[in-house]
Amino acid sequence: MVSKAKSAKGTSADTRGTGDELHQQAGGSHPALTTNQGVPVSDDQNSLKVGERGPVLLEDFILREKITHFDHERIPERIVHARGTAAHGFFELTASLSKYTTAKVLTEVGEKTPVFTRFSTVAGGAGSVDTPRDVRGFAVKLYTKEGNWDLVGNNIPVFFIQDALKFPDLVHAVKMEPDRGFPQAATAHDTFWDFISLTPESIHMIMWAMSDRTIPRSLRMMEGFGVHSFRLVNAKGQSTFVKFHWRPRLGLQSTVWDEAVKLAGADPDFHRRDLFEAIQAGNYPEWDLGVQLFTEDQAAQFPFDHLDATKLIPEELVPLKIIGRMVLDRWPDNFFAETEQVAFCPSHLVPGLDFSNDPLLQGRLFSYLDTQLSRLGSPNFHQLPINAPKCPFANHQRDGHMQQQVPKGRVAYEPSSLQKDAPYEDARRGFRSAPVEEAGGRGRVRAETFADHYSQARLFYISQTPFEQAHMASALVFELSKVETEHVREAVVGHLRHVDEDLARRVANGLAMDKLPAAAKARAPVIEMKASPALQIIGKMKRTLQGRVVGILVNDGSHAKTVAALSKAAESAGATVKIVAPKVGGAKLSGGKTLVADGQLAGTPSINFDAVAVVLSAEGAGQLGKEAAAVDFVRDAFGHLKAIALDDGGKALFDAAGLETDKGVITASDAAAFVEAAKGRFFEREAGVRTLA
Ligand code: HDE
Repeated sequence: MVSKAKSAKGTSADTRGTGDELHQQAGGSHPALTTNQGVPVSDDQNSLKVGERGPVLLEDFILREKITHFDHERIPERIVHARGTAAHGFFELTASLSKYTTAKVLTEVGEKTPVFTRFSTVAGGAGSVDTPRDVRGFAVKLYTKEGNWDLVGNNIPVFFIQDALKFPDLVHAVKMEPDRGFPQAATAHDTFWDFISLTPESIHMIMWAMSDRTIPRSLRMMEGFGVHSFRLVNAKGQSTFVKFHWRPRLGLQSTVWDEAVKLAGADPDFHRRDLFEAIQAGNYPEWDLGVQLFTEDQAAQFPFDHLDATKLIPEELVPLKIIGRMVLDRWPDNFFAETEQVAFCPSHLVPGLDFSNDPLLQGRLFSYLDTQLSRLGSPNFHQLPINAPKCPFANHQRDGHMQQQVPKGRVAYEPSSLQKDAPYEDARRGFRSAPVEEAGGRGRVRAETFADHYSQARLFYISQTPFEQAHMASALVFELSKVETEHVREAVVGHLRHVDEDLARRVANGLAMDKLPAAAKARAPVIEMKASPALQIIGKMKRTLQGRVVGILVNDGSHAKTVAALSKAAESAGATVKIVAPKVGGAKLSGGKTLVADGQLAGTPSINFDAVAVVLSAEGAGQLGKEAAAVDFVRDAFGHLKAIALDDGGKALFDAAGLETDKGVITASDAAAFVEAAKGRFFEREAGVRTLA
């Protein structure tokens, strides 16, 4: 319908009010909106027209500038690790590595180095969900005094492949299939498992991928690993190998698969929101940095090759030495400018560090710089605020797209004598590669020491608790059940036979195979190793409510004192408490006061919480017993192995859900017992709630 608003004599006049009116509504004290050339804009509501009903004039440079800029808002998303979230913080060194390295960031105890850390999923696009079964990227940019050091790792200490040449194949296999454009962010499809079945070196990583490591509860509860061996180099040029590990102070915690799947629907931003809320609340997540140090001679004794990224070094063999901590304490101001534009490159190293010959790492050293050129479109991407070193930097590289510096003087080369302040090489402080001797014939070869594909896969499997083993077997059954091609399913089980016969049997049984498929051909014998409990999740979970979230479901008439006591007890133990009610405005509790809700029941299922309490009036329980969202609230909390506190009304809802109490179900009047129970999960309950392989 044509607006009958008052005529527009040069100023805004439409049904939404004049520009001045909108300005007054918004507070009236805003700075003037301008074009990108600094010209103040008088009307940001209407394009320039002839008459009230158009046409619009091409000369409207304000419209054209705004729309053109909008059209160019997106940059190519990362080909892998597209979906991510990040935070600022610092790294503080607590133990010096001065014997091994000259790097100041690793020798100046107490020094706080600013960091920017980005967590990501690998397979999905930027708009995919936070909780698919997937490896998580764990990339840390340390702005050291000697330049930027990017430790671009994952939350798993090994990788799928041994040689960078196979990376595009791996990624093409896992991403959406090219003809149909799905599935998004999932390994559970034919092309991925086809590639895996023909790539036995991936089986160790597959064991990790099928464990609950790939369905973390929170980014704050994940480990991080540099994966490859690097070198530390001291003043004498001697080098020591090093593996880097980040260890979360909150301990490890994962979801169960059913929970991860439901989270994808309930809150696609679950991990992002969790990190945001923790930082906003001042609950800054923290990780210890640990190193495993070893010499070339020690490495020669390992029953595997440490240059093979499909292998880890058990902590029993080379213990972890904690040397510092990372705290993430500041949320970025702008997602695009920081999280999206941050450009990590494993080739960003500082003096005192060096690379190893790991062929996967060597390929990465090329790939990331190249990808940044493509994503950010300019060799000057290092000048973006998030990427720029925080120490002085200068050289003779010039010009290029989006040069933002204005270099002075006539010298843009080296050596030079015309300009005293022209940057010059610095033999004393400059980066030096470790003087390592290399020899050998040229050839497209794979070392014989890389041939053992199953021993560490087996080590990982036998190191898990029975609960975790059951999750792994079930994950394999789930994934392979989505694979339509029978010979691919069989080939994968054929590999599992080298990992563990019982695992292979469980998976074969879960797929209803008549008999066990033939074992794959192994290129090296499987070495039996001693279990390494450090590889578990359950063994590394902390019995704590620190950093966790408790949800309390209430309704009109809920007993106010019980709700208050549960909240207080949970909060004193370090948890965040969130109130869930049928209406977001809250519920009128027994004393008559309204308790405002943090979430409305239909949109806030118990999946959001680590433990729940249900405190309901008899009438409320009756109503909610008919409500699927309420019944699912308790049924899911129970099925996801969480502690549940119930008063009489809560118990009525629990009964309506057809559940039976166990030791994880606590009387709501005993807040202390609830808090104690809420610190863990009840894995023993699992056999009663789902069929595991
Ligand atoms: Fe990456 N990887 N990768 N990767 N990777 C990228 O760089 C690549 C590998 C990792 O939050 C890309 O900026 C190759 C291992 C993380 O921005 C790209 C190979 C590990 C991130 C790339 C690997 C990683 C990336 C895509 C095999 C764990 C996200 C966009 C040789 C140690 C960083 C980008 C962020 C991102 C290439 C293998 C971790 C294409 C060629 C092993 C955490 O350059």
